[in-house]
Amino acid sequence: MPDGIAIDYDGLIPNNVGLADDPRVCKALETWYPGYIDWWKTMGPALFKNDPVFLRTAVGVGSDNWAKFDFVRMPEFRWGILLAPAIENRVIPFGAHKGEPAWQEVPGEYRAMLRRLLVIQGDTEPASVEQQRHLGATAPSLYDLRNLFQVNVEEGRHLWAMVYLLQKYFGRDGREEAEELLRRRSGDTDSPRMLGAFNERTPDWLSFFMFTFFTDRDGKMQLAALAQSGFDPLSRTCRFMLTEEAHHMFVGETGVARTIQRTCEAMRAAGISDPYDIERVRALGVIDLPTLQKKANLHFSLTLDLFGNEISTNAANAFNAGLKGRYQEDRLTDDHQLIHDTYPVPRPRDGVLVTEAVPALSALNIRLRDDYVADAAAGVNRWNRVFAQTGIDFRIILPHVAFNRRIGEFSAVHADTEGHVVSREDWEQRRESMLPSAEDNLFIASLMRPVRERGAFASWIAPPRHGIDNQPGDFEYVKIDG
Ligand code: BYC
Repeated sequence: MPDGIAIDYDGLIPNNVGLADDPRVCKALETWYPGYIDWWKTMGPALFKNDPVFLRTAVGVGSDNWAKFDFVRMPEFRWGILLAPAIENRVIPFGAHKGEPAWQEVPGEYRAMLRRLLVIQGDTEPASVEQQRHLGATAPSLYDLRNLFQVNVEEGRHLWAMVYLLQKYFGRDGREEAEELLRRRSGDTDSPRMLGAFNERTPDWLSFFMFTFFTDRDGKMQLAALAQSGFDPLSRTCRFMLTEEAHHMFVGETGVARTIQRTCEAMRAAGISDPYDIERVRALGVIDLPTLQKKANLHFSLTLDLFGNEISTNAANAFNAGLKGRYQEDRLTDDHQLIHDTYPVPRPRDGVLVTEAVPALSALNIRLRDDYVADAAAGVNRWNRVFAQTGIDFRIILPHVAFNRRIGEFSAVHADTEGHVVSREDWEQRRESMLPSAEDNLFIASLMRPVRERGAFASWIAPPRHGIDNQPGDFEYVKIDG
């Protein structure tokens, strides 16, 4: 077996990083463990805490057969430290140190920058678990309940991934940061999570699916950029996290697609062809399509803020340092240093959006955001096929990147979903046609009744095409009171 593929399951913490031979880090992690379990019990899933759930657990870090499925009670889940296999003779792929051997230890001059990147990444993981804490109460099926818990335990593992790097490479500072990661709380006024979208509520399952489609996809992009890092332990960590992340986006994409499918089928059966006949559509117990569009507008715009400022010296410094690359950096064919390059950045100027060429190094956040938008648009196109298949005349459209922004160039203006800069009054007047209104949210909430019978689904969502791990449609994914 190649180096670093086998996982050691003997100790308290499963790992493929040789914890058994690293007593200092092993002790730090074991000291952190009770606080983590405490956090999980108070801030993790509020219901079904001790019921057996059909979960996947990583048993390897290769590309095939890396997971096994079995019934696990969540507090007993084996959260582990798992790094993708080392690439022999790997070099730093970009920035000022391009071509030098990848770092196996933290380069002293970049210590603070690296620590900040790890802490921000680490902070998002428990935040999402906190945001999703109450969703178990209203799961539309046992299949969906299981998927929620799978996402939750893996986000928990992603916190472990960052905590390991902090504790192994940052000594006392790292241990303090690891404690802080358990102390901050999503939405808390005194001690909130670090990035905006992770302090928003995830009140219903449509929000959960939109979040896993849009916001987990930011996770994919950021992890992909960090997977290029010249700091090799970070690169290996993120490469394995990406393997798990794919399922989270699958949950979001298929969750929304199943919602669209159910609405379209119900409309067809009732002979309704106008998607804007909202009252009649809602009376069918399904989510009307304009409300789905508004939810997409909200989650897309909140997620765009996670890319930071379009023009960012932080991003330029992290690239120059060789710590955070671009999406698929290793497949790009430029000089990987970008010193003389420019990148087009749209910015508001005197009430209109203009595109300006700015130094490419300063524009790395927007470049990653552009890659993200293309990736999200491909997923939206797959949703739109469901309309075509069911014969309903509708399309979900991504709003303009200027819409509803709180971070970056566009936070200074009000722009509508098509990117027109409008007055504050105009925006406020049209707000409820672009973002979910209180009434829309109440309607969605009214549909969120739990369905816990095997093989049954709530009125507003279609069953999945396939079961998890090829299980049959009536499989008991969560053994409630089991
Ligand atoms: N909210 O120069 P700028 C995931 C701050 S999701 C609040 O643009 P930079 C997941 C910024 O911190 C992926 N503050 O910053 C998904 C800075 O403050 P300081 C998470 C914000 O560094 C679902 C100042 O504004 N991973 O994994 O270029 C479920 C200047 O900004 C925000 C990462 O994000 C904001 N939205 O860009 C579970 C990767 N944006 O330091 C998990 C690591 C900016 O000057 N993070 N600020 O006081 C980074 O690469 C960068 O820090 C950011 C920001 C892209 C976040």
